Amino acid sequence: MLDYRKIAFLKSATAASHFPEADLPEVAIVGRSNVGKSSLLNMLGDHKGMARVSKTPGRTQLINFFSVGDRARIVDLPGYGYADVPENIQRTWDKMMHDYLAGRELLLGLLLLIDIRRMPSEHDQMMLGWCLERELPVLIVLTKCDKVGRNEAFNQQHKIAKALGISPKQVIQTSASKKTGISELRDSLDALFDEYFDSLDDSSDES
Ligand SMILES: Nc1nc2c(ncn2[C@@H]2O[C@H](COP(=O)(O)OP(=O)(O)OP(=O)(O)O)[C@@H](O)[C@H]2O)c(=O)[nH]1
Ligand SMILES: [Mg+2]
Repeated sequence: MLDYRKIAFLKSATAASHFPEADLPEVAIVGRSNVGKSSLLNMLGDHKGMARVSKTPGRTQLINFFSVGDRARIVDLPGYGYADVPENIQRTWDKMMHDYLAGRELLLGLLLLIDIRRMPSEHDQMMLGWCLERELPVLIVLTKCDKVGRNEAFNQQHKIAKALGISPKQVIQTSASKKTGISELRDSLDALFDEYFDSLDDSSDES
């Protein structure tokens, strides 16, 4: 089990040459701009202001690497899907995401964030499709659940899961403002990381 309170900012990068060496397992956070990626990271780490929360959507146009002690990393990817992106910025974004998602050897899985009030976008569907194709585990994290009542949250969880063609059990509800869903989030991350750490133990047993 990892101590997520030990999350600390490591570095930002825009190109593969600036990524930290791929020597530790990573889980990345993706989702449309403004969905609450940075806020979720701050909630997970339990320190406000570590990952910068945007006042205007689309501010985080960088890949931000965070370390979890000396054992793992969590990566905050730049948001997608906000309106009126200049073409050159869109191209930089495409290249940056491709460099990261296609090339990162120890990427164990993705947290795909979706605002509980919205149905998944085409872009969300693409991200999920890409994960399935690459057989990369993906957890759907619904954000801003404080914005809806309990019944609506339940209904949305089922509707969103259905739209994505997955089980509602693969979807968790969170709120960074109310700090809910933290333990589910940590459990899901631990499941990904522990599987990797266990596989390391197994291979060292054999040698
Ligand atoms: N009510 C509510 N607001 C939230 C929650 N999470 C994030 N927000 C707000 O949503 C806005 C965007 O949050 P960010 O965490 O910056 O979103 P992001 O996905 O990192 O955005 P980009 O980096 O621009 O892609 C901010 O105004 C947050 O305060 C939540 O759980 N509940
Ligand atoms: Mg952000």
